[in-house]
Amino acid sequence: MNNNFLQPFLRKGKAFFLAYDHGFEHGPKDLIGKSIDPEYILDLAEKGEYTGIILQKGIAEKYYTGTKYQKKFPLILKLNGKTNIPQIPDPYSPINCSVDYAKKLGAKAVGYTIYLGSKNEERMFADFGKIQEQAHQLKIAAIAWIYPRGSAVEDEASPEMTAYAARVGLELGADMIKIKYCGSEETFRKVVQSAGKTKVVLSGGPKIGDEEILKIIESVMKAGVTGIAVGRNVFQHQDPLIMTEKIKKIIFD
Ligand code: FBP
Repeated sequence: MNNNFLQPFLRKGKAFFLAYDHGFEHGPKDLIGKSIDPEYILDLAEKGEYTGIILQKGIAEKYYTGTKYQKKFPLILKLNGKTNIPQIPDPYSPINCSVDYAKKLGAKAVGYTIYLGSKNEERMFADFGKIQEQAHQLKIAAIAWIYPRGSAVEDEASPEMTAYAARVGLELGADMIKIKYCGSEETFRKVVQSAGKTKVVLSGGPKIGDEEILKIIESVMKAGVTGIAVGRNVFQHQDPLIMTEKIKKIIFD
């Protein structure tokens, strides 16, 4: 089956997503300055010409669905989420929204986080298995965040673990995976190869220096990723729009 469910998210075959689920995952401490206001972020997504935005259900309902933004850029509705308050060595992120409801909110894709290597990984594989089938029946894309994490995982960012995560994404039928950097262009090329026909986007990570993040983005683009899903490195920047323009240039030029 060859689907085009990702088409709404691609420009010149590339993806540039603004991730904004940090208030849930990390708390409002991540949402520096104006970024506490979802309206500001949606406006940034419009001005910055992002090819998609990642939101949880509540923000989508109140700030995206039925607004001018819905016509400007497509939504990836995150179906699961957890806080960082309980210190759980083997995380599980419960579902808080159905694929059906995501579609009703106007989502053109759903997102789900899998913690590869967690003692709870089997529940997440089962959840994603159902989500992927429902999403495809409704003709929307299924995107998997695949983050190696858990008591059995020694190095969450090792090239081997990252390539393993990519392969699991392919085998689970994800249209796209959102995955963290593993150190170099060369190792990331292996990650992209492991993902096969499943498209790969880099997950931005915590805020680092401008040059450092731009170099990483350049190296993963060379390694063959489809694009970038960025959050903190943009909205925690002193000038999110300037940072957006710099990243956009690397992806699309
Ligand atoms: P960033 O670009 O800010 O890293 O956002 C990507 C993301 O996956 C978010 O969607 C999510 O809120 C966060 O990172 C989760 O990070 P972690 O689980 O590593 O704390």
